[in-house]
Amino acid sequence: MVKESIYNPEEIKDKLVADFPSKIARKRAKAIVVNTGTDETPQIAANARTVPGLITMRGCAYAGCKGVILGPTRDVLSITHGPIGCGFYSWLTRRNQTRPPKPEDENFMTYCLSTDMQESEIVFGGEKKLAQAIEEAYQLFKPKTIVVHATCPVGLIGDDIHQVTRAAQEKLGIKVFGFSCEGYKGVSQSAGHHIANNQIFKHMVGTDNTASPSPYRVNLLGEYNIGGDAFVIEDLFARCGFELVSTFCGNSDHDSMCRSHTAELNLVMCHRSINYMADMMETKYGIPWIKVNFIGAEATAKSLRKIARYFGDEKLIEQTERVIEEEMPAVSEARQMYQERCRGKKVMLFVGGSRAHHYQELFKELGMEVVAAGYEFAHRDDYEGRRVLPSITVDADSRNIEELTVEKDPERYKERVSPEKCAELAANGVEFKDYAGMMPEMEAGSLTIDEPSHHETFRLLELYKPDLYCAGVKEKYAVQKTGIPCLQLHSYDYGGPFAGFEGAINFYKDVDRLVSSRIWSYLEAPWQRQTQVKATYGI
Ligand code: CFM
Repeated sequence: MVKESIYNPEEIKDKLVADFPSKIARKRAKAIVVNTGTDETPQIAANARTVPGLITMRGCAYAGCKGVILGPTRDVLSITHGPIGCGFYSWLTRRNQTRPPKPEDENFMTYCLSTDMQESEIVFGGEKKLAQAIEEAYQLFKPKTIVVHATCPVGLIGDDIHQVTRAAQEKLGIKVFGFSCEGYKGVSQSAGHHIANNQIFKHMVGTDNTASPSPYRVNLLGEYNIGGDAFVIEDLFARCGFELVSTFCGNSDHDSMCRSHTAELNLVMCHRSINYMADMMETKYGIPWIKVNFIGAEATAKSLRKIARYFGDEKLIEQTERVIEEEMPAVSEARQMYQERCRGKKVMLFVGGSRAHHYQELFKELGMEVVAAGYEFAHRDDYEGRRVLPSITVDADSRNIEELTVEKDPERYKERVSPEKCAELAANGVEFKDYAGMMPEMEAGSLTIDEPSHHETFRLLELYKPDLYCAGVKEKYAVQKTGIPCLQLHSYDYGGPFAGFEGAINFYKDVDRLVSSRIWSYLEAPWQRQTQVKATYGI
């Protein structure tokens, strides 16, 4: 049992930073806040540079662009311009799945194309090699679109990838464009998301005006089909009667993204990675967006209802209710069974830029207590809600990333909802362009921690001794060596899907397996031994 005094969150906060030099301790203290359990959330320091010397969970801008946003689109051919390591380590490392409609349809996701820059290119320039690589890739695969991702050395030596891609486009007659997503472009992979959003918006969105005849056309933004989540959501949409035009970017394909501006509503799942696209599509085409969440059975039902209510068609609303009714009994049965063993167990989750919020829904459904949560690279609006957007100051790191000037499309802009309708829907729980953030939904006294270092992670484990820790593969085995199970919420280990109703059941099962296993009690944490804790973790 954990001693009561250990749960004083202010005290824990002090303990987390106590061993840092004072300047670092001050900086880290701003990134650790105690939740109030109300809408009055304290300010958190986020999207700031990692303190040199602290072991971070973060990735780079290239990873955010190539791996995250472009990764799951099966028929856009990606070439990494850079040394082979960047390409290799971004090759199939994310469990974003895809399902081409026919077996013979294009799927380039299993390939890893790189210009394999050598010393001679670093010294004399790599543009020629890039032009050759694009041509070779074209000859091999004849894709509709080739995209080029810049890595750190490309920016450092000044290769102009945009010039090379323009020339290739002219020569080959297909779409070729590049992303200036050099790893150092921002403080984390979040910069790469923004860069990717911009270029996809410029080069793909709105290039094909073919619209489906269904009046209930939606795009799903920020769903990446990890472990098959998008398959579950696609199935639910089809059963409810919503027509999915495009997903950015999970089980996605080039053509649907080009037609995405024909949708009537954008649904934002991962706010962090794709809010730029939602805002730009609204400005240019008039497509409103709402925040949805398909993680958690209750959250899924709520999101489906919101979509049906937006369109307002009685039959659609009825059909949506029917689908929820069909799904809920199995969920309730499973929940009851697993709650018995999971209720009251303590969990902490530190994941990316949106999952640390979404997955709290599932833990609530299991009756588990979230004692601490945080993100690797989120911004203040993901924590505190979009209401803080005007007060976020632009610094040297964010100024680095291009902000596109977007205007109303003179022909294709269409107002989807009148201001009166907008107010009416808002009164019914369908709020546009709004995300309240993670912190207001957390319990009073729980901690929110932005970008925890390894040192803080181990202090947290030692102080709270949670029953479950959720993070990624970089943390997993280090955490498990302390005798605490770790569930990977980036990749779902080998499991999933975790979205929708069936995903919730899968999740309950996996969590129960982890927290109810006795195997963890046989492991000894370093602090349970009397020797050398300080030397092991630098405490
Ligand atoms: Fe969005 Fe993601 Fe996430 Fe993300 Fe990611 Fe991911 Fe993630 Mo890993 S786009 S912010 S950059 S929900 S890869 S599918 S799991 S860190 S919380």
